[in-house]
Amino acid sequence: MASPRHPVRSSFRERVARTSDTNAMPQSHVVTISRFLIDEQRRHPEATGAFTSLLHDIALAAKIIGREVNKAGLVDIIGAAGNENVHGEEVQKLDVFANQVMYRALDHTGLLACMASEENETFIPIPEKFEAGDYVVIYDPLDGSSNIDVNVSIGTIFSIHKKISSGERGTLEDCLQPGSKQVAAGYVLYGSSTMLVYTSGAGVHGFTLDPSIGEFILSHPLLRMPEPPSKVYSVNEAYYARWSRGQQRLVSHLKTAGEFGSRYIGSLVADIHRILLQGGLFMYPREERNPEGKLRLLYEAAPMAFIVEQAGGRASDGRVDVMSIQPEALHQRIPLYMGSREFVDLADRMLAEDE
Ligand code: FDP
Repeated sequence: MASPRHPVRSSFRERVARTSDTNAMPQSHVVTISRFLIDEQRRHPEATGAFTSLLHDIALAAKIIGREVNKAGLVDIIGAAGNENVHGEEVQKLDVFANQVMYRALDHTGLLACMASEENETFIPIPEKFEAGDYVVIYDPLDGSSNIDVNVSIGTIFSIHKKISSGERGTLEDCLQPGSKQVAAGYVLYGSSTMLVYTSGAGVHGFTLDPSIGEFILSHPLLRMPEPPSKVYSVNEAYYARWSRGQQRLVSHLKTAGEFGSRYIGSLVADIHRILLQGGLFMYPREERNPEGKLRLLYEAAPMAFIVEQAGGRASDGRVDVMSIQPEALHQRIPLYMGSREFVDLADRMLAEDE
């Protein structure tokens, strides 16, 4: 199951062994996400099960979205829905579908105070007819959507916060919390296989969907970024002329003195997934047409930053850690530098020359 690059730590081995003993079953190394989450919950006697249940619901939504993504080339689902999202980008049918699936998987659970989606302008209250709970889920239902109709990997990103406002139901304030307050974050990669990767602050765990049984199976327990990392950078270099001097110098340095290679998919989840497994540096800098950067703090940067940090990496906006940034608006954008710690540190140092 685990590759030599991601050795299984003893705690995980012990858990598998314990589970097998308890059930007096033959030793099995197949751990489904349900089994894993229940096992994790048992290790926290104070847990109510709400969090476990939320992750189950998100995993179910991921399977439904993944099923549609996989057949997108076969049915007439590809194509613009004829309107634009709040960022002025063309909304595609699969985005709309994924947004609805996430909403419907979560609205009636009684676990959420409110939600926010990258596809919705304002935060999403829980309908009065349903009970409200203590958690807040923020999601980007289908990230990298310009890759849908060319059959390239795309993803869903989510983060979970605890409600901080005092009323029974959630408010905007509950959504505008810094990344450091996330209780969990994850992504689903719809690639050559579908993977769900998440952290709740105790390491990063990856699960691969076995389509024959419809289950996410633990494939990457306690995932750590490799040391030393691959020397690979990931950036849309077509914007070079619109970058700051510091950013231009950084990329020139990586190419020459750093002897880096380059890989850019243009789908955040896929680019970061590769960097998690192999190491490297992802950059989406500020540039003349996007002076604040392009990627969204709440829907993209903060959840991915939590995962990367938990895997031993770092995420910065070129000045400060992404996790420390207090959001001021739901759809706030930031420049993003993410990946192996030493490379993100280097980016910060070279960008400081711009100041
Ligand atoms: P997309 O526009 O295809 O939805 O923020 C969305 C995103 O993709 C990211 O997934 C990706 O990293 C980035 O934008 C790609 O932007 P560029 O096309 O400007 O490189």
